This record gives sequence, C-alpha cells and structure tokens, in this order.
Amino acid sequence: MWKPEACIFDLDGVIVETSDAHFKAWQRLAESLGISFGEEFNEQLKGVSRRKSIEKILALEDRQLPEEEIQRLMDKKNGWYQDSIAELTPDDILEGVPEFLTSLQQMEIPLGIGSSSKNAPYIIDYLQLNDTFGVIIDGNKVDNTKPDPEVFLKGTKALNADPSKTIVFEDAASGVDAANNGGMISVGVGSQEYLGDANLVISDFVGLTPQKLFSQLNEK
Ligand code: B16
Ligand code: MG
Repeated sequence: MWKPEACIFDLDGVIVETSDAHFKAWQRLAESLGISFGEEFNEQLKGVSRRKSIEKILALEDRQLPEEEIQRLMDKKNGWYQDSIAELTPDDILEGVPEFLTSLQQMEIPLGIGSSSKNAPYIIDYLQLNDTFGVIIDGNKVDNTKPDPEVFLKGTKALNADPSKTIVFEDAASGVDAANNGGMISVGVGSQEYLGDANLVISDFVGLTPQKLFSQLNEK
C-alpha cells in the first residue's frame, strides 16, 4: 500500500476547535470599532496571521489606523483569545484525531504541525501533544503567511520528506492553497463549499483510518 513520507497537520480547526474563540475575540474587537462581520467573512480569517486578519477587518470599513493603535488592538484581541485557550485540555482534541494520529505513528509516518498561530506552542502544551509531533512550525517561525507554502515547506524539510509525497490536513481555504502552492497533497477538513481546491475533502476524522484515506487519495 502507498503511504506518504510525512503528514503535516494544521492546528486550529484540524486538531482542536479554537476558531470560534478567534471569531468571538475578533468580533468583540471589531464591535468596539463599530465594525460588524459574520461567519461568512470569518472564513477569510481562518489560517491567516493576526496581522493580516486585522488588516482585513479594518478594510471592511476602509479604516486606516496608526501603527501603534494596530499593535494595541492586536494585543487586546490576543489577550481575550489567550484567556479562552487557557481552558483547553487533552479532552478538547477533536473526535477521531487521537486514534488517527496513533495509527500514523504505528505506521512510522513522521508527523508535523504547520500552523499560522503564534499561540501554537501554548495550545500544543495544553493538549499534551508535544511528544506526538516531530516538528512544530508555527507563526513565530515563518515570514510569509498562508497561502504562502513556507510553513509547510519548512515542515517537510525538518521531517526530511519530499513535499510531493507529504499530506497536509487543513481546514482553511488559505491553508489548502498553501499546500497546493507547495506541491503537496492537500486534504481539506470541513466543507466542500470552502475547501473545493483540496485534492480530497473529509468532513472530520471520526472513523477514518490512514489506510482508508490513502486508498481514497490513490483513486484520485
Ligand atoms: P494567532 P491555524 C491560525 O491558526 C488561525 O486559523 C487564524 O484564525 C489565526 O488568525 C492565526 O492562526 C494566527 O493566530 O493570533 O494565535 O497568532 O489554523 O493556522 O493553526
Ligand atoms: Mg486552521
């Protein structure tokens, strides 16, 4: 059976559901500025950096702010977000994910994290996943945000894997684009509506085995 040289997982929305906490914190910040947005616009914030996110929110109302004010607002949002993720425990790992990761480990497939979040090291700690991943590339380690493939290419390099033989799991359109731009095999986790550019879309990991996934990818 064909198997990949590595698997790289996005964090937020794939391993754990923190996107609602991001959404609520951004909404709260936007409201304080008299800007409102809903879930559809929020899809555009998934996978993109904190800086890019605030720029997109301000652009909704054509708002320009001085640099210090932008920094202050980002810190405020991050404070609210950090308060909510401090509650995370291993029980918050999404359903089906622990079993899927264990099966990959039994197959000796190297595993990595490729996240835009600068909070990724805290989240991994709260979820007690430090020993699961051979490499963690996060928002502190890249210059270019998704859809640039840098975060995933750094991951494949560290895992000594060929990008074209690496599977990337992503819940955001920007992340699927990043994987595709890096010449990797992209698996979208979520809805076909937003992730249609992925090589394959799965709804979640419940009941999914690596064998089943690899053969589905092979049929493509
Ligand atoms: P932070 P991922 C991303 O994480 C989130 O999807 C995105 O909504 C967030 O803006 C970005 O991290 C930056 O997060 O403010 O914590 O640095 O999906 O790439 O794991
Ligand atoms: Mg994500």
